[in-house]
Amino acid sequence: MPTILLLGGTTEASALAARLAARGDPTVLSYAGRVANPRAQPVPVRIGGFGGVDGLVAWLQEHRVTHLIDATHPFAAQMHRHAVDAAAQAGVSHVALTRPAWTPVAGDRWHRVAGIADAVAALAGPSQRVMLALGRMHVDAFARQPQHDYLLRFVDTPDHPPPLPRHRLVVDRGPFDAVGDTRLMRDHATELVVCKNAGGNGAAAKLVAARTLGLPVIMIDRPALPAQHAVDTVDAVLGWLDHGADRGV
Ligand code: 3Y8
Ligand code: NAP
Repeated sequence: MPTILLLGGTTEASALAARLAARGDPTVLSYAGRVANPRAQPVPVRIGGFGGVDGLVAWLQEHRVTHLIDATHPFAAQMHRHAVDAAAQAGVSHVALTRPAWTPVAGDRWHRVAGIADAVAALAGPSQRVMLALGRMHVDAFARQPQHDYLLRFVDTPDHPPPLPRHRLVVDRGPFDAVGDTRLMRDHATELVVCKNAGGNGAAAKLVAARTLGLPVIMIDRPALPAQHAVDTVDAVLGWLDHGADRGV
């Protein structure tokens, strides 16, 4: 019987937690503690950082974890690196549950950039009505382009107003739907969307909405991730648990 640490924070992590709970596999789901009330889970939850790689190694050893499943967000690059390193040091089987990057389809007007700073630079120019669908952690960087009228969407109400002179804040958590996002962009008369290439379904609604409305999208490419064993379905993780992990795959 495996003892699992599941690094969560995504739709796929929650779907996997439900399957592991149904199977009765001893699992703890871990959140970083980025939001006030993370989604409740059908398995025990721990909240907060581990204290770097050493802290994660100690946690794995103390809780006799046999399998580390990293189902964090594609942009959680540091967590991915730490998971690979800590699993190797602790001698624990490791797999990442990722989701394929989005690719543009007919009707999409994407302008791909390498990172947040490039997205900020791409906003140089006259004032536009911009939907920043990036959450809270990177919003300060956009103070360099104060000329725009921003639509922001955060999971929680921030302690301090964002440093953007003209902004409207929507407090909402996904998964989102295309009808709601199309309505939101119409109501705000959005002219441009900025987002991360998160992949998955939980955040894809804004892409459908932008396509429907014929809006351009500044699409931030994912950070490079460490070499790791990765699968992109919950069933593949369960197959790895039942077969692959024993062979040290
Ligand atoms: C704390 C835990 C589930 C997981 C749901 C997914 C989908 C809905 C869409 C937009 C984009 C964004 C943001 C987003 C989505 C899912 C998933 C996803 C994007 C929760 C959650 C935690 C977080 C952290 C939060 C970040 C922020 C990013 C908002 C839970 C709700 C923008 C990423 O206020 C903050 O500090 C928020 C920080 C990291 C990125 C940022 O830079 O601000 N996610 N989001 C996790 C933890 O503590 O470990 O309550 O469920 C999870 C989800 N958010 O089980 O249903 O699978 O990705 N999350 C992005 O993709 O660009 C919103 O608005 O269109
Ligand atoms: P990150 O920058 O890669 O990680 C920074 C530090 O946060 C890690 O070194 C670790 O702290 C802690 N951490 C991250 N994920 C954790 C987890 N699941 N459990 C315990 N500690 C965690 O991570 P991030 O981008 O801030 O993401 C944080 C959380 O939000 C993750 O659960 C991720 O899945 C979720 N999320 C992020 C995004 C995004 O856009 N980045 C989008 C949706 C969801 P220590 O070094 O102290 O161990």
